[in-house]
Amino acid sequence: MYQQDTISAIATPPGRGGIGIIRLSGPHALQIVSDFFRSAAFNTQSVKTHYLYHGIIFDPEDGQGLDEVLVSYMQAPSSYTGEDIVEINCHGGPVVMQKLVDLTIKCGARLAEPGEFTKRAFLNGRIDLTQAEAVIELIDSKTDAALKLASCHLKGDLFKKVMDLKQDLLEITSFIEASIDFPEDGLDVDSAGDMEKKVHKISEKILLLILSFDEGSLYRTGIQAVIIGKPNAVKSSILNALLNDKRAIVTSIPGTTRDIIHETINIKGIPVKLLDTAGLHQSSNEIEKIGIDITLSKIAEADLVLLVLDGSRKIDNNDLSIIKKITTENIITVINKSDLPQVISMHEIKNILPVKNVLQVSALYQHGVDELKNRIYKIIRHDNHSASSKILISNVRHKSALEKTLASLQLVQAGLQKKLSPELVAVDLQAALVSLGELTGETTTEDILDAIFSKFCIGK
Ligand SMILES: Nc1nc2c(ncn2[C@@H]2O[C@H](COP(=O)(O)OP(=O)(O)O)[C@@H](O)[C@H]2O)c(=O)[nH]1
Ligand SMILES: [Mg+2]
Repeated sequence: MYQQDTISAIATPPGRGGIGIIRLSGPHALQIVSDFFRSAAFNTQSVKTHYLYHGIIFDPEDGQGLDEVLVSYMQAPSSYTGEDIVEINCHGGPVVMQKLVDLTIKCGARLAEPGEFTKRAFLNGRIDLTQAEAVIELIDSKTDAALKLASCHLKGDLFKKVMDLKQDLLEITSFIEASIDFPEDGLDVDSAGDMEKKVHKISEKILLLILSFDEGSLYRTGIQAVIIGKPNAVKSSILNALLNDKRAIVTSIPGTTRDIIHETINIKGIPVKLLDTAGLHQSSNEIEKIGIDITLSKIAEADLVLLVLDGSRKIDNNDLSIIKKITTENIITVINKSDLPQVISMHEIKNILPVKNVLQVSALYQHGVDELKNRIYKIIRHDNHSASSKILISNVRHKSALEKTLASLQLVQAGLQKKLSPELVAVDLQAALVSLGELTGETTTEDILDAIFSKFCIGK
């Protein structure tokens, strides 16, 4: 076992709820809880693993009962951390939960750091680093597709894939090393060619994983779409129509929206963060001016711009100056108020803005809103293939470890082509293995581990 001390934390979210869970992990977990838990069936000598005990928590100082709880014990190594774990299901009040954690500390536990339970699972070899990271990915999933991806990683699909690649590399390494050890056999032309082909095959597999990042991260982090237009262009109405909710205030008074309002919708599994903005125009109002500056910065960051025009009003200089501010090519022009007589034609728009994506909607009557969602989906999936069962990566850290591996393998290939001495080829192969090991955590440094686990919440 890696850790000697016992850690404790509230595992449920802060605030009040029906049930709260206090979790302890480490060699003294059972002993600590037995100091303040009384139950007819529970004693540390005969306690059963993975079994629920009903009883009372009492204050060891005055013997007074504090809460009626359920306690479970998960004996090492069959637990989340691979260590002895005890969980107390108490009532979910902040004071009672804090009191219980304080008791565990008084009786010998230490307050857990963020992610320390999962870190212990990793250090005890129960999961690899990609699985540990998948825990956070799963908790943070915003859509079903993101959840599916995270659970594949948690199951160890990515880990297995990386281990297969490692196995292939080890075979090549042992071959190269044999020719160092027995130089009389040498690395002949044929076998160097064979090895090169094998390295090429492995590189291709790694490249496919790297290329899957765009798709993977799309499902994980999604995109940001900013809704822009002049005041009263019906931007807020478009946000509300896409959300199917009255989220933003809609009025006929220009300049209603000043702060950025954002909400995330799920379009076929991709989280799309919509930003409703202040109408863009020359304003002398201090508050509105700040809103307009923020809008301009959001346009620069956006993955997608929804340019909103009022179809019942002529295009004016204000619309034209807004169009000039758009920096991305991912634009959908939304002509709203299709229920009113239209004075803007599709043709006119296409002359001003040379993009194909123009559609008419009526936010008021929800006409064309589904088509707008389809267009958003198409534009973001433009050069992505549909989600398949293949393994996707979605974590920048994984991507850069794979890129480093690939770079080393390219050196290996070049070395084999140039018939360099096997010692030199072996150095690059070793570097490739180290980079691959960073992904699974085999060769990850302590500060990288700290950075990963500090992103977790306490109690996870
Ligand atoms: N006729 C019609 N009016 C609409 C439609 N959508 C919004 N409006 C009206 O247009 C006005 C401005 O809308 P709003 O969304 O607040 O515009 P914003 O300033 O661009 O955010 C409001 O009075 C809405 O009721 C629509 O589809 N048809
Ligand atoms: Mg508005």
